[in-house]
Amino acid sequence: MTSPHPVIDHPEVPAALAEIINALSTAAIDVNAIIGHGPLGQTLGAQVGENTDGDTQKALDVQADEMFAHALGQTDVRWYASEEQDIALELNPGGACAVAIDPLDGSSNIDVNVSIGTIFSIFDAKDDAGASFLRPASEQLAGGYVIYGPHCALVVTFGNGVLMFVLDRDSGRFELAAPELHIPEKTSEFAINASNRRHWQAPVRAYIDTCLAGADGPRGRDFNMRWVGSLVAETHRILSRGGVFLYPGDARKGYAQGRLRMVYECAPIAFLAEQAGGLATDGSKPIMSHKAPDLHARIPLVFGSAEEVREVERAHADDTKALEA
Ligand code: AFP
Repeated sequence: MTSPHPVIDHPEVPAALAEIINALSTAAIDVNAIIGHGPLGQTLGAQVGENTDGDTQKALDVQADEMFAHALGQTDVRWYASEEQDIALELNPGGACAVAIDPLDGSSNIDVNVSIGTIFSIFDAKDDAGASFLRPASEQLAGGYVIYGPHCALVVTFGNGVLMFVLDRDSGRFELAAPELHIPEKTSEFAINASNRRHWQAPVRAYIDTCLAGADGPRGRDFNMRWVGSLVAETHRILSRGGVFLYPGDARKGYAQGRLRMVYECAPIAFLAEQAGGLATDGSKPIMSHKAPDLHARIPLVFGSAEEVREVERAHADDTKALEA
């Protein structure tokens, strides 16, 4: 287990949240160590069940959830909402905060050694779990993720810019590596699962087709595409060099609102994107203005470089006008 001494200590981390951020970081160091053993360790990618909506649960999904819940149980957290738990757990009745978490996002990549991560959001705790989490994303106190990649990084915002800490494997502590990540306004790189093209709604197809038309089309320049299948890996790339990510709703059964969850995936990622100078919408409206109807509600997500997010918004507006004509 990781030592009880603080593994992250920086004046930009608000004192009221320092204990929670340290607990999340301490558990993340242990999750990172387990992932780092790969196939030499336990079988991490074995399917062990299904979660709330029937998504497959891998062994490490369940183990990571237990590790984060245990670590946060020692802090000022009252409510713990997780992708791996049907309902929010009450950890400490006197706690002042509520944490929503995807303990291990991208778990279909565990067995192929691709970067995966933990995504989290922190709110002030209300007397009721629902009131703590089913509220405008703009009320978040913090949003962030840990990426378990070639290096382990914690990227977090408290509403005053985006900080990146990297795990120093020698000291076992997270050290500040970047005081302010920024998403460039312009990009020529989009991320979408293009295998779903036939299921997309017209505005998404129209936008992606203009990107694919490249220099021969209305955009007048060529675009590149990335799709890792790990939201945290895509987010880290976009925060590092720009880009636009789309997981839209589509015509597949169960995908009308896309695949990603509002409370513990889209809201924290949107908080980070906006704090880094980018944008995040459901295709038309800011994610930060949305509040989830239920804990595991899904919502379409478009985020990244502002110019491209606006292009997607325009495609949706043009489609609406055409339908109303
Ligand atoms: P898993 O956790 O099941 O691997 O899903 C990962 C994810 O929620 C998100 O991290 C990816 O961006 C997205 O799903 C990939 O979805 P597709 O498999 O439909 O491309």
